[in-house]
Amino acid sequence: MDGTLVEDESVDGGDVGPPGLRVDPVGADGPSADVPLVPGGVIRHKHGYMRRYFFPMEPVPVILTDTNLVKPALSWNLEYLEKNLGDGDFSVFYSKDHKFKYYDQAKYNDKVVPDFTPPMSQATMKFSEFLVKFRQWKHGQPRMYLQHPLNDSVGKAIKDDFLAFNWKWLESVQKEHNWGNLSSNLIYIGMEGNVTPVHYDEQENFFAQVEGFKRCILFPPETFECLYPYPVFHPHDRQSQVDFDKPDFESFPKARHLRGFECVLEPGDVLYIPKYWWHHVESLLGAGHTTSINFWYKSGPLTQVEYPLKPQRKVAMIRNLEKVVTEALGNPFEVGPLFEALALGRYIKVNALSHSELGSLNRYPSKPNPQVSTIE
Ligand SMILES: O=C(O)CCC(=O)C(=O)O
Repeated sequence: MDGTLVEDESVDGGDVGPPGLRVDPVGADGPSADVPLVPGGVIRHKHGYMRRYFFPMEPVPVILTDTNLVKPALSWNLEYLEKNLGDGDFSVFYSKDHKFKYYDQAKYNDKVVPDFTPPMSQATMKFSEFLVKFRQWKHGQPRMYLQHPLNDSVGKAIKDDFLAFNWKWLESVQKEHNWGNLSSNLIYIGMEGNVTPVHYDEQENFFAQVEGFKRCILFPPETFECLYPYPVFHPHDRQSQVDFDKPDFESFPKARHLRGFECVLEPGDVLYIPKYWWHHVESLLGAGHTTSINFWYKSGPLTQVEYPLKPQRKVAMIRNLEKVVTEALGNPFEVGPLFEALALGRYIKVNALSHSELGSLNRYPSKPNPQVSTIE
């Protein structure tokens, strides 16, 4: 694919408006009336518009264009899916704005995270019902995003297409890199402008674009400290606390150092998203709905540890430490103070941190001490 972006042709979307508020065309290069008012403005791309963020970008060096991984799915337009996807139940997320920030229901514990409000709601429906709502959707209504594993409930034509994916190529990559088993294939059907905010997964991912255009912004695992992930016990575990639309640099000062790697995927393109790599995924504005399929692979067995440790191994280590300490303390609010006592003045110079960074080390200084017996 040609990932060339039209540089410096930003169009100021003006102030943040109520969801769904539209702008009138703002000149020949401006967004059409179909593009809603966007905080920070938009950047023109040959297929649509992309949101403008506060950090610089470089192109992703490799996008796989010749894998034929999901070639049979390139005919999966909505009409085809309507006919052939079967009468199973599908998970559909609703969000009041463009962001679909994942949360783990199993970690939703109102004693531990009392002020947590799920940012989106989830419904289960037949595909035909989803399509009626999807097609009738109007600006200002909650946005929709279907995200569901491809499973046995699909009809014969989809099953045949699925079996004709390029499994041979996948298996060769899996073998070569000693990956574990394929864990799932999610199908994503979303509205133009939908955003999956920046997060990382603990699995290898081949992300295949089927219909429409998706912008993916990647950050390497060593960006961990600039993206301030939520604690592991939090429902937003693996998600960044930095809101790309309204970054709070006071609380998250290192976010100023972010530098993304971006690409726009077209139908047939495949992006490899290695485990622990942060990714933000955005359906281009003004470019129609999008359909994608991912291929999540578990890690293979641990082979020899190489030093210096790779950044992804350090992230895995941080997660394990956090889990062990949280479990041992029985109270997540004690985790910050414990690590602070361990490191500050001993491994970290106190005067090397600014006042606001010191404050953010101990995120829960004044919270009560809920009796939490087990943390998942
Ligand atoms: O396509 C999307 O919106 C999100 C995809 C994603 O985050 C993933 O496959 O890991």
